[in-house]
Amino acid sequence: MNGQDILKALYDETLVGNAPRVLELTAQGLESGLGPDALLFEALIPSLEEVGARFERGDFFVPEMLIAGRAMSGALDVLRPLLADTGAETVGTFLMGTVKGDVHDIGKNLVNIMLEGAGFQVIDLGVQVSPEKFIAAIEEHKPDIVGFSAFLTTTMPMFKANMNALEKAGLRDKVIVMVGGAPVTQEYADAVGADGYAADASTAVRRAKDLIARKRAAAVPA
Ligand code: B1M
Repeated sequence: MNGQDILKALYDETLVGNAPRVLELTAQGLESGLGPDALLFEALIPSLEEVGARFERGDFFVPEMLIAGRAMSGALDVLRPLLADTGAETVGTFLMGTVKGDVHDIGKNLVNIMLEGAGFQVIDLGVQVSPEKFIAAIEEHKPDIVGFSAFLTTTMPMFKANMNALEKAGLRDKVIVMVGGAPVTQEYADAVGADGYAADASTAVRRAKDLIARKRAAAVPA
């Protein structure tokens, strides 16, 4: 199989959630010289987008989404060290979690991988993270940035609940807040009072670096 055949097969097998075959094709793609980013952006992510489109049309149901998601996660485990291994120095600490009520984590994990690759120390609180758990972790780890991920229109309001919890705990001006996830927009991020938003993982890295640089520059006395 040439590179294009491997990408096509990887797309198809992710779509039907054939996890063992997805792992084989990921390994085969790397051996054939395809980069981890090509496997990710030209096969795995487009395939999950198609899964979502089929779910919306009623052609796929939750089990199909679940097995496709698992197949993608298996491939991400293989790609993680390759995407993250850039030898960059630590540029800041990023505390990340998917908000309460939401179990989606593939997108969040991908952002984490890219952040690690760019030199961030990432503390991942996992999924279904309550405002109380975010607050306790911010107090413990004192991150530069806290990131809230939400993937459902019904869980996006947890951003505001988290912001209120930050205010109440007296932590709002001590930490930069970033938000993201499939249904989130810049307008929504502005409406909840977040400092930053990004639509995808690589933009999230650029935005995070930029926000930290600005905060550090503002802290330096003139
Ligand atoms: Co669900 N799901 N799901 N799902 N699922 C979506 C999100 C949906 C869009 C599908 C659809 O209808 N087209 C839809 C949400 C509709 C909406 O609210 N607008 C949906 C639904 C409805 C549901 C359930 C309610 C279904 C049901 O039970 N009836 C249910 C909810 C469960 C819950 O959370 N309480 C549910 C369940 C699931 C599974 C468990 C089966 C599985 C999750 C597996 C897992 O994550 N471990 C699943 C999956 C796989 C999907 C789709 C198909 C794929 C999500 C994904 O991984 N995308 C998804 C459809 C879709 O998105 N196309 C869908 C790939 C990923 C790389 O992209 O997640 O967007 P994304 O992440 C991006 C950016 O958002 C950004 O960077 C990432 C990388 O580029 N980003 C950030 C993410 N976090 C960021 C944080 C940042 C900055 C950027 O700063 C902090």
